[in-house]
Amino acid sequence: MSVIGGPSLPQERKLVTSIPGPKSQEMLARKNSAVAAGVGVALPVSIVAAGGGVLVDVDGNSLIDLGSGIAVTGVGNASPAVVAAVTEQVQQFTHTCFTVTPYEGYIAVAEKLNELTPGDHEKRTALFNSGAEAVENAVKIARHYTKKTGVVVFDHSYHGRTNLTMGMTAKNMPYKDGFGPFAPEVYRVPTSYPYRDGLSGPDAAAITIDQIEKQLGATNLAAIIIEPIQGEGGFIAPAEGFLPAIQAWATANDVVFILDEVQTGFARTGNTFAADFEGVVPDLVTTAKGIAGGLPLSAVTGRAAIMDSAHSGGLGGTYAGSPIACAAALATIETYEKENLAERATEIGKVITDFFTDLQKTDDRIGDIRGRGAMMAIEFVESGSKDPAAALTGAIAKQAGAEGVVVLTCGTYGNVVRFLPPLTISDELLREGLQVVADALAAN
Ligand code: PLZ
Repeated sequence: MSVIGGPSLPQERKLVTSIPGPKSQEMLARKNSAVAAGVGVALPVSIVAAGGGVLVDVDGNSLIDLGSGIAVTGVGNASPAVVAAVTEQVQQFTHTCFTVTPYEGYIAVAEKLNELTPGDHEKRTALFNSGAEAVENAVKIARHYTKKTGVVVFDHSYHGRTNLTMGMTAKNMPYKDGFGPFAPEVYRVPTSYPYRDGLSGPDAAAITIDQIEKQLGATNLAAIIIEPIQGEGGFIAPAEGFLPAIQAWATANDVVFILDEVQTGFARTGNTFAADFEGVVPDLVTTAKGIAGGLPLSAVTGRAAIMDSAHSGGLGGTYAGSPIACAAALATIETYEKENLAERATEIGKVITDFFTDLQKTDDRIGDIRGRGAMMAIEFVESGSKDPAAALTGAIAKQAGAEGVVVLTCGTYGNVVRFLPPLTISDELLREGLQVVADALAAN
């Protein structure tokens, strides 16, 4: 089967078999006997092409993509600019290892991130491969700079699957169960969860700060790290004023304030970074996912004095800042800017919000509609209560998948359906996808 990917793919939902189709099922059987069981899949269709707002599987089904490979393909899948940049780069050279013999692409990405990330202070950037690796390095740098060891993380947080970042992640199943022991000196404190705690941002921050002071005190604390909107934890956006209050406390106490913008970054929320909404300026920021149109790249960007604290040779990695990923990142970032995709994210957010606000009037199982831009979620609850409706949530995602719409779930209680469409999706396709989710809700 020859299918050309990218935005030239027909932008339609088209099912020619049941999902998963026979060829996907064959692939799943091969997967089960070749790939470790721990590597699960949300929807067992085998993809052969993707672009715009669709994923095409090996059986010829065209599915609506409301997940972007977990907030990665903001510029779309197989974006022409990314394909061209990567193609040109692989023809020049594929690898040298930047810390052996450097190249311009890495430096250009660092310059761009220094310019785009919140704050106009002098900055430095170091590049890595994955979000977890960026978080690990942000902690490493903060400890080196402060000569302190403690790290504060939050309820409902997600930071990755390596040993340190597993320990920093809140939820046990599936991320941590049986995989310990975890790295020491990680302390968990309450976050702001307006739907469930009903607190103002400053009030929630006062409770959090009290916990930090009681549990370890500023003298032992190297860094506080938080996602500006918690992703895997349920798209929890803290109440206004929470982030600025935590940041102010960190700054007053010589604690490095780190924002994990791995999921929220790069136009996804309707701003270049989610921190921009409240004018929060982190000391360090971690980025990945949407940075390079699907190629593996991540970064730590922050205050020059902190970033430059680590000695030469203290940071790096064989593939960190691969020339191919850097070429993709430069093309990706240019595409966000040229196509004004942050504005598009805001429009997408409005379509999703309006759609479910309407539905909520007649279905009180839609407990909360929240998020920003093209990072929106619905928290489902049992009718007449705020009890998490995890089984309903799973059933909705499953039915939507069977109907050709890829949606992801999340949340500490497993009761959140999240929407992370590519910013290149059409309104028509988006609405069709939402209607399939609404139909699945009505049927369950
Ligand atoms: N920080 C805020 O959202 C990755 C997890 C997918 P990596 N989230 C998706 C899964 O089930 O493995 C994430 C994140 C935030 C860090 C990470 C980690 O990024 O690129 O997956 O390592």
